[in-house]
Parts: sequence; C-alpha cells; structure tokens
Amino acid sequence: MTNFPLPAVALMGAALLVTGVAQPASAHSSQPAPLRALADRADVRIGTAVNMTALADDTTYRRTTAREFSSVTAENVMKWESVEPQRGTYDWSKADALVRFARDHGQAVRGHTLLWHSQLPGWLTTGVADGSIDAAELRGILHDHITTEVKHFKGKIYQWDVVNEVFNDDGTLRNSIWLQQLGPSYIADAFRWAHAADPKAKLFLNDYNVEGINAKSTAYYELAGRLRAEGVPVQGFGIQGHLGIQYGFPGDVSDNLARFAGLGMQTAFTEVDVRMVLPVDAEKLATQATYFRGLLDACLGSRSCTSFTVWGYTDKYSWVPGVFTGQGAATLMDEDFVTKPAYGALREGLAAGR
Ligand code: 9MR
Repeated sequence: MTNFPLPAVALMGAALLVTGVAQPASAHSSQPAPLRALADRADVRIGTAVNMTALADDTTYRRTTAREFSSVTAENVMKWESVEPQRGTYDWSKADALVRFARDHGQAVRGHTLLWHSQLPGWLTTGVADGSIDAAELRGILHDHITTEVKHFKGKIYQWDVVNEVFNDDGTLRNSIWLQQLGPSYIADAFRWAHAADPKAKLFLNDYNVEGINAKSTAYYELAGRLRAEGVPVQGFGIQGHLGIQYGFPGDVSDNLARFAGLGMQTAFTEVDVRMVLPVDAEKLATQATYFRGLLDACLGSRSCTSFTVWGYTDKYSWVPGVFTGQGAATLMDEDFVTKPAYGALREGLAAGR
C-alpha cells in the first residue's frame, strides 16, 4: 500500500474489485457529466415531464430524474382535473410532492397548465354542457382556478404554460368551451389573472405543430404581438416539439424562434419527443437523434430560449404508444433506461454550448 492518497477513480475501482458490486452511476467520478451539468454550462435548463406514479414507485426513475435534469414539469398532476376534482375541493398532494422533489434536487419547476380544453374536471364540463354553469359563472370559475393555483405555487414556478393548445393547425382559434362561452378575450384575461397571482413567473403560450413557420405558429406570433402591444403580460412562447421521424424535420425552426425573440419574448421547447413507426432499428434511432439535436441546436442558437424539456425520458413511461398505435420509442432511453443515440446527441449539443 502507498501513503499517497489514491485518485478517487482508482479508489472506486478498488471498491468495485473488492465488492464486485457496481456503484450507482453518479458515484463514479469518471462517469460522463449528466445532461444538467452540461446544460448549466450552456446556460439553459434541461427539463423533463415527470410521471408522479413512477417517481413514487420506481427507484431508477427517481434517481435518473434527479441526476439528469435541472427542470421538471408535471406531466399531469397540475392539470385542472387533478387539482380540483370536485368543485371547490383542491388536492395539491401530488403537485406539492413534485415541487418538494425539485427543491430537494435543485431543480426549477415549469407549471403545466392553467387553461386547456382537455383534462378538465367532469363537474365543469357537465355544468357547461347542461347549462347549469352559464358564461358569467364560467368566467368567474376560470378566474378563481387560475388565481388559486398560481398563488398556491407562488415563487416556486419559474414558467407557467398559461394557455395550452388554443389554435387549430390552420391558425383559427380552437372551438373550445372557452371560446364558445367567453369569446377570444379569455386568453388575455388568463394572462392578466396569472400575472396578478405571481408577478415574477414567466407566462407562456404553449402548443404543438408550431416548431417551424406555419399558419399555426404565425397565428401565435400575431396574437403575442397584439397582446404585448396592449400590455397583456405574456412573456414566453412554448414549442412542445412532439415530432415523428416519418414526417420529416420541420423547417425554419431558428427563424421561428427569432421572430418571437424579436417581440422581446422568451422561447422554450416544452415537450420534446420524437416517435417512430415500430419496430426500432439503428437507422431510425440515428435519425431520431438528429431531430432531438436539431431542436436543441435551434434553442441554443437563440438567446431567447431558456429551457429545453423532454416529455419523459424513458420509453417505460412514454404516452406515445398509448395514443399512436404501432409507434413509440420516442424518448432518450429505452424501457430499461439504456440511453439511445438521441441522449448522446443532446450531450454533444449541450457540450458544444451556445
Ligand atoms: O403525457 C400526458 C398523458 O399522460 C395524458 O394522458 C394526456 C392527456 O391528454 O396528456 C399528455 O400530455 C400532453 C400535454 O399535457 C399537452 N401536450 C400534449 C401532451 C401529450 O398528449
């Protein structure tokens, strides 16, 4: 034996030889830096949607979520049906658990989402459908929901998806109960109410199929410009980034970010995943990696882009196969948490920096 202190790597190698038990990845100083360490250096948050059942039950999931990401988004537990399942009865337990997890691991929290046409509580949709909730009452309910939820998390959420998926692909407003009952002014109202409840949170519009320049993203651009000219507190444009390799990579992503930056807004990729028609093969995984990298590079290429969030990082818990029959493998790791080329592509992109 030597008196000289051994380098940590050698010590761990010795421990491995003695015990024959592999250490958790984070215990190896020779282990490549996790995504979040590289993201810190690139001055961007790297995030994931979090499945709260998996976080409670699956140790590997919990450990990997903590190790790799500097931002978390509730995949479901901050949505209206989760937080107010009965009228006036709030249940914050799962959402609070995520906020605690984030605090314990030095992660920021994206709030998702205050106003959507989907995952609304039954009491609300039924009341509107049978006429027992009229337009004036609905407006009050929306005000109370946004105010209560944003106040509950005040100071703990850095970005809120205030309104989610309000346009159709052709750039017309979605025919939701909000538009039908309240008219288009519900959007400005939602931002004003959220801002009053937490003036420091950055407030986002958020949608899918808006990566490139198209009718839908242009509708958002024009809406955001109008709202900001009127002094409505909307500060960010969230691009979900649900792609599929069979559709090709969207064009003009950087130009799209640049025009929102030109309005003085932040941008973010909020729900990135890249699905494929199964079965998986090496060529598809390589293509998938270029799609993840393409979105990340667009983000890093624009100072406006403050966070890059994937919609789950393991196929074990991805929403994709349940919705798109015959498709899947949309995330950075397979069902056994083995990293795919896409994970390496994000590492390389983050390491290259802005
Ligand atoms: O991933 C979410 C899934 O678990 C839910 O069942 C689904 C309900 O509609 O919502 C999914 O998340 C969506 C997100 O909230 C908004 N953009 C599209 C996402 C994928 O559908």
